[in-house]
This record gives sequence, structure tokens and C-alpha cells, in this order.
Amino acid sequence: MESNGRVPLWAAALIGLVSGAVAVGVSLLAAGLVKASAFPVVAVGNAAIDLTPAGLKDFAIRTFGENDKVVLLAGIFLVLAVIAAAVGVLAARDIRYGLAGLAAFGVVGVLAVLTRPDAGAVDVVPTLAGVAAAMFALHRLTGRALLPREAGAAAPREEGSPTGAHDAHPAGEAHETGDDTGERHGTPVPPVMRAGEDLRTLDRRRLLIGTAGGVVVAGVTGVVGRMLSGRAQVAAARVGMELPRPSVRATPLPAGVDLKIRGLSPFVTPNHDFYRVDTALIVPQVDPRNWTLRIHGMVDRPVELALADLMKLPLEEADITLCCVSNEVGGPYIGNARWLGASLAGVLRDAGVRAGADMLLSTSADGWTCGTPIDVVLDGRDALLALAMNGEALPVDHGFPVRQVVPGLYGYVSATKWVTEIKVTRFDQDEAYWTSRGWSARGPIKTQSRIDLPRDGSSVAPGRTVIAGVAWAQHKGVDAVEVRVDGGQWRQARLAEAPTADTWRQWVVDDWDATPGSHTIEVRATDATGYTQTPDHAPVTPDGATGWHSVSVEVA
Ligand SMILES: Nc1nc2c(c(=O)[nH]1)N[C@H]1C(S)=C(S)[C@@H](COP(=O)(O)O)O[C@H]1N2
Ligand SMILES: [Mo]
Repeated sequence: MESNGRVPLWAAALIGLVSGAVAVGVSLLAAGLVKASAFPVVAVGNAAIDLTPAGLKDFAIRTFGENDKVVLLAGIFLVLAVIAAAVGVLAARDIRYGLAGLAAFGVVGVLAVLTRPDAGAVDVVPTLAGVAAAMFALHRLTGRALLPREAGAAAPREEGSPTGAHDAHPAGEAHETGDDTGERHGTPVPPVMRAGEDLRTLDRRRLLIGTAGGVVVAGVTGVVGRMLSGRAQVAAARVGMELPRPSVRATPLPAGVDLKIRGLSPFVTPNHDFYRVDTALIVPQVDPRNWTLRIHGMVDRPVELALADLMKLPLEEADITLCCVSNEVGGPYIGNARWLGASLAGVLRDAGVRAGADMLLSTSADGWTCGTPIDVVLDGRDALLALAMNGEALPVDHGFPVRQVVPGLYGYVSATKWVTEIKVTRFDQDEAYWTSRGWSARGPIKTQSRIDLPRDGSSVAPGRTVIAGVAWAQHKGVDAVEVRVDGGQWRQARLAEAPTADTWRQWVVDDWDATPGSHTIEVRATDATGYTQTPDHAPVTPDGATGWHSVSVEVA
């Protein structure tokens, strides 16, 4: 069967489908860039829902249940595909018919996006961009599928088919076929001699290359568009999220928690300054409406929690200093925040941890895994399934909508961001991401201290100079910090207050009399167990660095 006697029906339909795919991809990309909700396919779907009589809606919900939206979208895509194929067939007959078909399509899309409640003028951009791209694709692909006029006349592919009047090919394209040699003046050659078979093969090749190009464009724009709109949607959902009130407030901050010294790390690390460490090339965009946490494995009652379920649990607020095992002595991968979340121990108790289990294997939305010792989580500390950080929903980079936070453990064995699954298991049965790469299975945080002021390598004026920094020994507590200059006498730093043992503590020595010349300043902390930091330098692998932080300054 032929559409116009020259482009086979299947090719015309394929061209229509590919052009339709280009329309969807490009409009998705434009929606991602301009406004996620202005993606015309979804707008048409929403308009369809609004226009559907209540009885039919009830029927759809009863029949398809939670899948009703998926069924609707699938239906829309099916209708789109049929119309797109038809547009391709029209275009093969006369490109103007095809373009008119696309334009009609665009009108429907524009009407749908403009009748959405929050519509503005920009909402038409994705539809227009998609239709324009589809028109271009349709025109190009239909052109490619047709025989060049001369060759077509010389070697008609189909018996008796008239030469169409609309195939204006650039000469270059005709030459690409390389098959118009010899035959001139429109004289049909006898079937045995004609290059028709070659021409058809070559045309098919051109058509397939063209459609393959269209598919690639549709795929790339579609994937990038989805990514961008996913980002926009998750960002919007995050901003719109209302945080429940805590049942347990954080220990009030003592007045002297922050010495407020310029250049010294503030007690609370603002979210935008908080270090970020993860394996995610593309930060997972988890829609809170679809998020669930599955707790399974060695439990009596496996559970799956939605965000609403988690928010109904009593929520606790806690100040906890998070720190990375990859933090070198004096390094920046540490921060302190006020977290709000459900008790991880409480959730585990509800599930009923079976005897013999000693590890939680948590998994993030992007497949990263983390192994946490269960005894630590259950020992009464503020191990949280956190959904807020410093008074706002978790930033997407820091695990939105839910992450784990366990005081006293390095992040790689405790702080799973975008957490979606917790398997109760055993260390001798499962291995987490970093453990299988040579890092220690258990990662208690090592007692450490850091000099923030003066900066390493800086010059300071002679005279009374402030030396200040932070020290941490999460869940043990910092008892003392000492400083010495040029290997001299250790002197006690003054410690700022800390609300609990789970946060870092600022410290200061404000009476150092700096004399001209080069000086080295060292620091060491002693935790509440009586342990004083060893001077021995250990690398960050496999379980965290040790050694004293030191800075060199020039006094002049
Ligand atoms: N999903 C996921 N969670 C993760 C990681 C990761 O790579 N993927 N890295 C962990 C590590 S090594 C650390 S130190 C902390 C850092 O948390 P932050 O980026 O919020 O500071 O997250 C932990 N949680
Ligand atoms: Mo880390």
C-alpha cells in the first residue's frame, strides 16, 4: 500500500511517529527549562481529567485504582502516536497537509496549557517549541524519503506512480544518492536494467538515518527535559513541604555555644556552607509524594513507610555534628546542624529486630549502600531518619526527602541520603559500598581538633593574637583542648559550651603574644573518655585520619 504512490505507508507512518517523538522530546526539554507543568502532554491529561464527567472519573478510579493516571497518560500517548502516524501519511501526500495537522495539534496543546489554573504566557513555549521541531522534522524526513525528482522519473520505484510535484530536493541531496547517473530525460529504463532496487535501498538508508537522527534528538531532549523538570518539580515540592512540630525539642543551646569570632567556624553550619560528600554524579531527585522507606530483612514485621507516615511519628530535634571519614587532619568535611527526624530506633523496634542481626544495610534512591551497626543505633543516642536540617526541609544535595543521621559514626557508615530501604542483616552476610572498597566496616568517629585561626600560611601582626578552632568527639564529648606554639608548653584553650556530647565545640586561646618570625601552632583534644589525640599520623583509609592539626604563620 502506498500513501502517494512513492513513500510507502509504513515509512510515512514512521516519519510521523518520529516527528511526534521529536515534538514530545523538545517540548519536554522546553518545559524543563521554562516551567515543568507546561509540558503539553500532561496539560492535555489534566484538561481531560477536568472535562471528564464525574461518573466516568469514578469508574476510572474504581477500575484502575492507583494506576488511573498511568492509564490516562498511556492512553494519551497512544492517541498521540496514532495521530502522529496519520500526520506522517498526510505529509507524504502533501507536506502542507502534514504541517497543517501539526498546527492543529499545537492549537489543542496551547488550549490545554492555557486553561490550566496557574497558566501564564510562558506556558505556551513548550508546546510551540515542540510543534516547531516536529514541523522541521516532518519536512526534513518526508523530503529524505522521497526519490530525487530526476532519479525518480528515471527509475520509478512503483509501477505507474506519478511523480509528485512537491519533492524539491536540494541538488546536494540528490547527489548523495549517487544513483542518478546515466538516466536522463525521464525515460524509464527496462526493469532488468533499472537502478530502482539500488535507489530504493539507498532511499531506505537515508530515511533510516534520518529517522534514527530524529529518534536520537527525541531521546536526548526527552531525557534532559525529564531531568530538568524532575528537578523543578522536586524543588517545588520541597519548598511547599510543611515541617511537623517536634515532639522532643533539641537541648537548648547554652548561651556560650558560639564564641562569634570572625573566621572561626560558626557553631551551626548554614546549609549552603555544609560540606557535601557522595557518589552521585547526578543528585537523585526524589519526589516526596512517591518516596517510601522499606524496612525488611531480619525483622518480625516488615514495613513500608510513606513520608506522611514518617511525619505522623513523634519527631525529635537534635544538634549533631556530621563528619566524613575522608576528612584529612584539619580538613573541611565536617559540619554541625540541627536535624529533625523520626527515631530510627523507634522505627526498628516497631518492625521487631530479630536476634542475631547486627547491621543495617541502608540503600539510597541511587543505589548507594551503607552498613550501620545496630547496637549503636539502639543504644539510646539520637539516631534519626531526618527530614529537616536547620529548620528547613533537607536540601536536595543533603538527602531530600529523608536521610539517616547517627551521632558518633562517620557518614559512610551512618548518614545515607535519599534513603529508601533498610535491610536488617548481619555484617557477615552483607557488605556496604565503601566496605567492599577497602574501608572499615565500622566507622566510629575519631576524636579530632582543627585550628581555624590563624589560617595556615597567613601573616599576622606581632602582639596579642587569637588562636581558635573546633574540636569534636561525637557522643563522647570534648573535655579539653590544648595548643602549643613551636613545640613549647601545651596551654589550655578556653572551651565554648556545647549542648550535648554529639556536637563539636569551639575553643579559643586569646592571649598568644605573637613575636616576629615563623611559628608553628599545634592543637590536640582530649575526649570525655580521657583519651588524648595521638600525634601519630594515620591516613584517612581505612577508618579515619589521626594526628595533630598544625598551621604555620609568619608574624611580621
Ligand atoms: N546516598 C548517599 N548517601 C551518602 C553518601 C553517598 O555517597 N550516597 N555519602 C556518605 C558520606 S561518605 C558522608 S560523609 C555523608 C555526607 O553528607 P552530606 O553530603 O550531607 O554532608 O553522606 C553519606 N551519605
Ligand atoms: Mo564520608
